[in-house]
Formats: sequence, C-alpha cells, structure tokens
Amino acid sequence: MSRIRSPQFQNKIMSADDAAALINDGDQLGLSGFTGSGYPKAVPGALSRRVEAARAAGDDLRIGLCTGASTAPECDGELAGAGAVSFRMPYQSDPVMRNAINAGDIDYCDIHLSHSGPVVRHGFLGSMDVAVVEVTAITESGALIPSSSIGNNNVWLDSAKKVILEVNEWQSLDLEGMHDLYTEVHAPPHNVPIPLVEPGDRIGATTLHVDPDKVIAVVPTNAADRNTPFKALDDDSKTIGDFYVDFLLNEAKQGRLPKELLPLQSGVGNIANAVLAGLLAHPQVGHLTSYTEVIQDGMVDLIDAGKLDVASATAFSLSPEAAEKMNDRAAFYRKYIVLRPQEISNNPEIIRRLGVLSCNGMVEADLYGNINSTHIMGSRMQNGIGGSADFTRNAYISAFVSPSTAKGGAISCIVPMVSHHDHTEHDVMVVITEQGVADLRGLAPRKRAQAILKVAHPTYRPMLEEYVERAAKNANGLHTPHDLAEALSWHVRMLATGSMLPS
Ligand code: 0RQ
Repeated sequence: MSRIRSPQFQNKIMSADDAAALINDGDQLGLSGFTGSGYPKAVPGALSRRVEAARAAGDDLRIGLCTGASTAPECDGELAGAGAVSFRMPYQSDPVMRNAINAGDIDYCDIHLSHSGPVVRHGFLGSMDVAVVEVTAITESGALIPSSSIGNNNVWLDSAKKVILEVNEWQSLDLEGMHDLYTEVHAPPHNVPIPLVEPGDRIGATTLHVDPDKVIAVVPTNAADRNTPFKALDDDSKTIGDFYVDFLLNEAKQGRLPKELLPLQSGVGNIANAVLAGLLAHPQVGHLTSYTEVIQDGMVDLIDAGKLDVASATAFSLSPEAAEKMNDRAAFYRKYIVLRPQEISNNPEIIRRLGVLSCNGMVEADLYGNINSTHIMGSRMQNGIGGSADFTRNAYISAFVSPSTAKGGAISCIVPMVSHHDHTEHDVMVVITEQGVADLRGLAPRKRAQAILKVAHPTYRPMLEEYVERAAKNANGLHTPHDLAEALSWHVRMLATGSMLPS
C-alpha cells in the first residue's frame, strides 16, 4: 500500500532537489530528528548541494536550523560542511557542526530541550519559515503517522509557514499507535495541568496534524536512521554502572525508594547502557519503568527480559541490530513504549511529579558538585546541555556519571572549579566515577568536597586535597572556600602543556 494515501498530498510529491529549491536565503528551518532518529534523509543533502552551487556562482544562502536534538552526518554534517547554517538550536553532536560552532561560524543557542519548542511557539526566535519533517506515512484523511522520533515536530508543523514532508519507507508501519501526541500545551496564561500521572499514560492522539494548505512538498525516501553501532562495555563503564545500580538498590533497602524503584532517565552513551546492563543482570530488579528522552539498546533488552514494564521517551537511539529488531517487532514493542513530544518527555512538571531518577554523563565535576556537561576547557562546545538539566533539576535523585579521568589520564574529570557551569551544586545529588559514589545529599559545601575527593582518581586526589587546604587558608570565607588565583589553574596547565599534571 502506498505510504502517501491522501490525494491532497499525492499531488505535492516531488524530488528532494525540487523541494530544497523552495527554501530561501535567511529562512528559519524546523527539522525533525532526535539523537539520530527520525531526521529528514534527503532534503538537507539536496539543500547542501544547492548552497554549494549558489556559492560557486557568487550567491549566498544560509539558513537557521532548529531540530529536536542531534541528527546525523547526512543532515547536520552536510549542512554545516556546506556552510549552509548561520544559527543552530538546541542540541547537536556532529563533528563537522561542532567544528563550525567552535570556529565561530555558526551561532549555537544551546538551550534545554524542554524549552526549545515553547520558545518558538512563543515567538522568541522570530518566525519559523519552513518545517522539514520525516513521517512514516500519510493516511487517507491527511493525518501524519510519525516515525522514530517526535522531538519538536508538533511545534514545527504548527508554527511553520510552509511544510515539507519526507515519507520514509524504511520506517515500520507498525510504529502507528506507539506515539502519544498531547496538544494542550499553550502559551501562558492558558495552560492547564498535564494529565500524566504514570509513565505509560496515553493522553493524546496517535497521529500528527498539519494544515494541508501549508504543505509545499512531499518527498518519498527510503533510508535508515543513523543507528550508531553499540560499543562493547569497557571495565570503567561496567564498574560505574554497577555502582549506580547498587546505590539505587540500597536506597530501596533503606525505604527511600520502592522496590521497583522510580521511573529511570538515562543519558546516552556507554555508561548509560552499562547502567541498563547492570539492571538487566541483577536478579532483584523487576517491574521497572522509564520516563526518559531516548530508548537505547539496554531498554529494549530490559523489555525483552520482562523487567521493564513501560518506557516513555521522545525518540529511539539504537544500534543497527536493535533498530532492525524494532522495525520487525514494532507491533510488540508499542505495548511497552510511548513516544511523546519532547516538551512532554522532558517536562519539569511531570518529571517532578513522577519522581524520576536521572542519570547523565558529564565532562567534569568540581569539589562542590557543580557540573560541566558541555564545554571542553571552558570555551569549546562539545555537544550541548540537551535534556540533562530538564531531568537533573527536577529529579527525585539526580546523578552524574563519568570516568574520573579523560585522554589517557592527562585530564582529571574532578577539578577544583568547573570551567563552565551547566548544573549547579544546588541540583546535583550524586556523582559517580569508577572510584566510587559521592552522595552529596544534605551536605554543606566543605563536606561535599570531602565526599567528592573520594571519587577523584588517585593520581589527582593529593593535588585536590592540597587545593582544599590552600583554599581554606586563602579564601575570603569558609562556606565554599576557593583559591581564586588557582581555581582554574589545572585547565590553564592543560591548555599550555597538554596535561593537568604538573611537569
Ligand atoms: O573526547 O570524543 O575526542 O574521544 O569528551 O567523552 O567519555 O566519550 O563520554 O560520550 O558519554 O559524553 C558529557 C559529552 C559525555 C555527554 C558528555 C572528552 C572525551 C571524549 C566525550 P573524544 P566520552 P560521552 C540525554 C542527556 C550533555 C547532554 C546530556 C553529553 C569526549 O554525556 O553530551 O547529558 N552530555 N543529555 O575524551 C576534556 C574532560 C573530558 C573530556 C571527557 N573533563 N575534559 N575532555 N572528555 N571528559 C541525551 C540528550 O540530551 C539528547
């Protein structure tokens, strides 16, 4: 059966090149796509080729690029490589895009994922000119069956003046019914409580809607999501994952968590998967739930093992093998998985109500438990804050996880003062490295420092202890003692010599 079933949309079918020709210099684009899933596969590449041709002819063409979160080399990478992007929002992880941001060629507005749709809805970013959104199919009545991510698609489709739809045959038709599109989010003062009290509650429609008159092009595609291969877990990730699982089970034993825990949020990457693998392996764990941003391999494994009752997210972030399994068995997995708009998956009201257990990666932590999630040595953007603060600030227990060193030991991830602040000491409850668990709850700053010292690498621990002593002597107060002249000296040394260790 054709994927484009509405006659109204059938007569707008065209090639990606023809669709890209409808985008103008200076347009603000709202693209689908979240952690490498559900992004448009054809129009971004066609637009990049058009920009390159225009430049060769002496013309300029640059666009503003808003998405759900990160996309893929054939989207973020090609557009940045072609010099097509003047503005980017809200999260990226592409090496070409990252380099262009750090070269100062692209203005990158790194904001919370839960805010990124609403700021467009409120008009804070000016007008949204063109939405380019991937869908699985268009029904006879013109409803849009979403694909492997929702992200900000609902907002882009509502607010854009023109809409280009990509209909991707690679996406499973059995995804229909997995999505939950809640539409009662408005500009204040017109909001009402969001009626979601369990992670698996369904409170909206299963399809997206668009004004057909705004649709200027429908582009058929057949291409896989980015689907990054799954890396084998290294020893540090396993150790950190086990520490976190033990910490949670001890909280349950102490009566501070129910035995089936509370809804889990986990960031992306190796350690997040190690946590899920640790939960999978643990005999005591069962009837888990998840209220998170992305469904990764570890969650699919937990569903398969009968240990995860429900997972709510906005997107998939799977290995090629897990994506294939999801495509083959979407009709089974949709009993367990709900995909929502990111303004709902990351909504502070809901995260606080459900008591989510957040667990995210970090670049570095400091002695007092401030966290840098985004910047390398203070100035270079790595990826972005993503949803980490949506969850951390509102979690029942907020945790950060990282190996205690980076770059073969040349960098300590526990430093006297972070070189950029994303999460302040007021929001951060637990910091875990392969050295152990720093439980900061209820501790005043100097006691927090003593707990954090224990999770630093033994090579750097004496240097940190020395800093703590010196700060106590030189600081202008003993509440949060810092030696300001030395606080960032480790980063300065790293930039000068390639190592935080003194030569
Ligand atoms: O460098 O890429 O050159 O090898 O930073 O570090 O160890 O691979 O860790 O992939 O888990 O990323 C915080 C970036 C961690 C991620 C961050 C270097 C290291 C390596 C990457 P290379 P790893 P991860 C849900 C929640 C913000 C968004 C978020 C992130 C590279 O977790 O983007 O949490 N978080 N979202 O060598 C200098 C240090 C370093 C360092 C590591 N202290 N100094 N370099 N590196 N520590 C998901 C979404 O929101 C979508």
